Amino acid sequence: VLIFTDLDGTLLDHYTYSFDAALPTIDRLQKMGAIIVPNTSKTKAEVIELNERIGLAGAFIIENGAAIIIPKDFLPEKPRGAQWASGFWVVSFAPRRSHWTGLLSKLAADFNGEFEAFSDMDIERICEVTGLSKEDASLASQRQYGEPVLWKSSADRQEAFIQQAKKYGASPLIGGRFVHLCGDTNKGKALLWLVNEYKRQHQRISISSIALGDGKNDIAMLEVAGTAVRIASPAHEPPQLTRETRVITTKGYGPVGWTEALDQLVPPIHNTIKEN
Ligand code: 2M8
Ligand code: MG
Ligand code: MG
Repeated sequence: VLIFTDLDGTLLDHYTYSFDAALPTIDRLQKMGAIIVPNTSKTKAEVIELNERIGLAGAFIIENGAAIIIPKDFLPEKPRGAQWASGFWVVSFAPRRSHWTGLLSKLAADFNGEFEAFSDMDIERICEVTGLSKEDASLASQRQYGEPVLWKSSADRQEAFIQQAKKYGASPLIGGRFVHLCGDTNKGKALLWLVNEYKRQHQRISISSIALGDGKNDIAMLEVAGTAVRIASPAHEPPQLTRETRVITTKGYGPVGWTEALDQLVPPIHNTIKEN
């Protein structure tokens, strides 16, 4: 099984970014052969660092589906359309960040003072609005594809901003804290790409997938996965889905809900697990 997981507010606590509550389940799932694929708005630099801390070593999806990063031994062959860059295969689907920061200067004319762009924040300011440490904020600032925008005005104005950005060719996505200006990419398209490539290279007819997420930017992946898990959030409503089957909504927040759902969906098989 391929388990696609959002990070902020899902595997990581919305406020503290702790994943401790999920560690025993992560360990158990990996020993059973499940593959955990982070599918996040975070940057490549952030996920590389987090993977090391969590103990993940497989493929991951960054910046809301903008690119898939694949370690050399994750798949038998070179992934279709991949470029080799700093130790990974990279499959990218989106224009570079400069495209969106350029667009923001146009939007600033109509929405003057109503938003703050990530690229205009220094590290201290990123820490202040996200609660990240300085080290992690600096990894978050290394964006390659999209541009997060902190909305400071009303919800109606935010909707007007999104509509205007769409006219300029963006496909904005709403994360836990930011509106992400990005191209026509999302976590669902990236999930399907990786599932298909995995099936093709392993000559499998089907492979089961589970997606877990807490935010609106997770809707696309939650709609297309074999099973969808809506993770409860202390900060906002769970994402609204159109599908009605194979959907779970957790009681617990973040990593507590993550564990609750996966212990139910992929229960421990006591008699076949080998103790190391
Ligand atoms: C941003 O992403 C989250 C995802 O939900 C958001 O929109 O609130 C990104 O800047 C990411 O790189 C960063 O780590 C995160 C920190 O909260 O915020
Ligand atoms: Mg999230
Ligand atoms: Mg996210």
